[in-house]
Amino acid sequence: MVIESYDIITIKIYISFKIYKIIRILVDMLDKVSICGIAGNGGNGAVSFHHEKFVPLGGPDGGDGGKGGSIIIKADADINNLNYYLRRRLFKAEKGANGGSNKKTGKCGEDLILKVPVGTVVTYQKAGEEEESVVDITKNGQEVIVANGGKGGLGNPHFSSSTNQTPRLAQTGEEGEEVYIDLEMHLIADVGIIGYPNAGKSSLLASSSAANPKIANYPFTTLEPMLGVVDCKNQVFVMAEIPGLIKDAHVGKGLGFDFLRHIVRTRVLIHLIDGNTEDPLESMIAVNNELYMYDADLMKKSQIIAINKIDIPEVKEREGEIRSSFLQAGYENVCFISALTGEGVNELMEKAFDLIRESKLSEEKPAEEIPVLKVVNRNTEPVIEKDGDVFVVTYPFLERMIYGSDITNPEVKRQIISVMTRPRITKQLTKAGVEPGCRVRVGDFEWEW
Ligand SMILES: Nc1nc2c(ncn2[C@@H]2O[C@H](COP(=O)(O)OP(=O)(O)OP(=O)(O)O)[C@@H](O)[C@H]2O)c(=O)[nH]1
Ligand SMILES: [Mg+2]
Repeated sequence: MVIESYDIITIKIYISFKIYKIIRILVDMLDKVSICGIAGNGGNGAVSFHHEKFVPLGGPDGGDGGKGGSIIIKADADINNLNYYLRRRLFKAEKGANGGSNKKTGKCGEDLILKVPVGTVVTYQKAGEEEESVVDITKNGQEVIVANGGKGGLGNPHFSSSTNQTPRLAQTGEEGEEVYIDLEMHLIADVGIIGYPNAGKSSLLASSSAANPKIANYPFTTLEPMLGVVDCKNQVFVMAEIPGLIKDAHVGKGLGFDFLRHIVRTRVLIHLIDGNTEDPLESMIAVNNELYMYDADLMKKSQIIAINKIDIPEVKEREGEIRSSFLQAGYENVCFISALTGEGVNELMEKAFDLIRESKLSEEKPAEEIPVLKVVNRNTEPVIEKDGDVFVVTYPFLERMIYGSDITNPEVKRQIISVMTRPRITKQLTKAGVEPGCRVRVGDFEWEW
């Protein structure tokens, strides 16, 4: 049997396509994980009194508990996958230490920092909350607090007053928040090929990598971003075709809107323009305008302008004219290539590779501003509900005081009631219909009003 040379080429293409598909499947498997985080509880406040020789009436000196550690998700440019989270799913931050005597505040628990690749979308929902938050992590060093550590409980000095010089009350630390987190890596490519439909983006991807996107002579052939791995200067980089960009893509026209966000995640752009269109400069400006309208920062990305289809004689003839129109508009470096014949493609890839390297080097500086998002204040107002004849007060400040104090001690009971009858709480209870003689309950503590 004679094997024709085109058979060998077909087999080679088939094998590279299969390898590419396997890589895609593996990448897809690892680009989404669900984990759970529990922030550290706050330390308990202490009940303690100053003891000193010849000082008979030392005042309260119980220290406050330390704050529990929070759970923070942080982007790290040195990480490029989520594999770490496949091995472990539950993450707990450190507890705050309890307060001590002599007003010694407990040590704060350390925050737990979970590192993720730049380009991770973090979706998280705190236990007991309906609302889900979504944060797109796009910058190296960017942080998001997904679960706050509990506040430390107050020590007994906070409960002293003119009528109570020996407070035996203290609070337990607040519980750390529990959170369910989905981490999803979105497409990150070193290079994004942008340009009007039919410019030849898929052809360029196919001619410079093993990817096998559909190529056809009509717009919107490619319906979702395609990836390819480019071998260049003995190294590799990932290149993506970003499809569907047309005028008004930024307001949802065409397919481009969904894909504009992928452009944020590329380091370098190759702006590919069909040299066979009437006005290549205008088509480039139209696409750039969409990027600008979507996110003005996209214009800061390095862009290589490449005029495609130079193999077509009419385009070759217009090379000088096209070059000078770009020059007049301030674009000096314009490449002319043919994705079909491969002319100029290697040089274009080398240029892209150099820009990726430059961009990586400049990123080694720490991010200028590191936005820390979402710090929740959990100081809620008292909620009063009726359970049969009993008025139940839900107010973490008081509940933590009850759990942090010895309620079996009659003196402590008396002191708790005196805190409960402070004007602010009394006002709320009266508003809820509490009258003398009614039963009131906070946590495990119930008494007659
Ligand atoms: N002559 C010539 N034709 C090309 C070249 N590059 C692409 N084409 C042709 O242009 C047409 C569109 O090419 P594609 O690669 O599918 O273009 P695209 O930008 O990916 O298009 P969409 O995915 O539809 O947005 C196809 O018929 C290609 O064969 C080139 O360098 N020279
Ligand atoms: Mg295409």
